[in-house]
Amino acid sequence: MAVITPNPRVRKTPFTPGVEAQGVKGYTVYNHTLLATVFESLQADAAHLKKHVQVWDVSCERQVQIKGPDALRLMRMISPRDMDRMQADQCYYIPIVDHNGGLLNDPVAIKLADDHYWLSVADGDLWQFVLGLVVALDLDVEVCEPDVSPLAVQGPKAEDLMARVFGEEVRDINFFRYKRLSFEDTTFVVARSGWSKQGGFEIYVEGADYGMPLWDMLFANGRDLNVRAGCPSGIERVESGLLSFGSDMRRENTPYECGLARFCNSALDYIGKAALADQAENGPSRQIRPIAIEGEIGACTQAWPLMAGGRQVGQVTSAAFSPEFGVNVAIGMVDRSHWASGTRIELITEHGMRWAHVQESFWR
Ligand code: THG
Repeated sequence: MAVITPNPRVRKTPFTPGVEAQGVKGYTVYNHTLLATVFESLQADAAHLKKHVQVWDVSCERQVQIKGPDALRLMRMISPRDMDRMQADQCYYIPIVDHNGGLLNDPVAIKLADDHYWLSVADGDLWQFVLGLVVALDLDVEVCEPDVSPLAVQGPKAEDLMARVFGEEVRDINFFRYKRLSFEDTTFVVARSGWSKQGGFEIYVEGADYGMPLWDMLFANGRDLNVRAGCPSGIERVESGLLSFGSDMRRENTPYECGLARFCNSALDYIGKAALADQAENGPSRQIRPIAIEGEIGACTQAWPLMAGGRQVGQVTSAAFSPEFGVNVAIGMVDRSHWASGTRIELITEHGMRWAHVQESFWR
């Protein structure tokens, strides 16, 4: 494929000079913003992530700010997840659905105060849905996209690097909790979270001017930890079963189909709850499954059909060879008739038929 032509619609980030200086080899566009996809190679980047520490420019995870007296009322309406016990230092992964139960996004919600939340959104203009509700229901909340650029620090040595830059307090941050920690003359939300299962943190950098000073500080302090620039790993995240909205799931899917039932525990009458009642009770008729694929495969750049007896029984939407597990790991949506672990299904790729095997669980 040719290059992505830059223009003002495709936003750069406060860290783009650092990403470029570290030799980024590929970008995608996510929330109208550049997101790196590869530095050395997909396999080398994944191996490094599992051994050392990486700094990821994930500014493309934009924040939808919900602030004002009706903030909790609005959050209860748009969230299938029970918001009432959420603490003011907590992050929640929340699927968001439309009135038919179709997925609109799967943000990480951050509670900053009783009347103040951020939704750290996946690819899609979720703010338009939120603003539509605010206008239609005349809610007293402000909806905007603040100047916040998340920077992820991921990998087994992430905690040591973060402690050097933000102090020993980072070690006391529990999973999906955050602390406000000092940097220069300001403070940032620092959460233990991130789109890998190698451990790590996300720093919500408020104010673009702090971007490169923080980036440089992390690299200056991480030399002996072998710190590198990185990006979400297409290998590691499939091994880990982290789903990508827009690729693995979209508006034609429900959270139940995506295996996200544990995040749908609200007893309130949220938008889409009635439409999801049947799946909440009886389960979905297709579901996301971990899949191993035999033979050589290329990158999955469009859904690959899963076929049985000349009939489509699902599709694979993410796949990569895993050097760690010695197999092609993949994520697919599979009909109930074929989703049992051990089932062998024909997978149609542009390079020919490959045997796909439904797995019991993701690789980590
Ligand atoms: N961090 C932040 N914003 C984001 C992402 C992120 N926005 C876009 C995208 N990623 C949202 N998608 C996910 C998907 C999975 C997780 C986080 C964001 C995740 N899931 C864990 C799991 O499934 O094991 C834990 C979920 C939980 O227990 O609450 O971390 O990465 N800021």
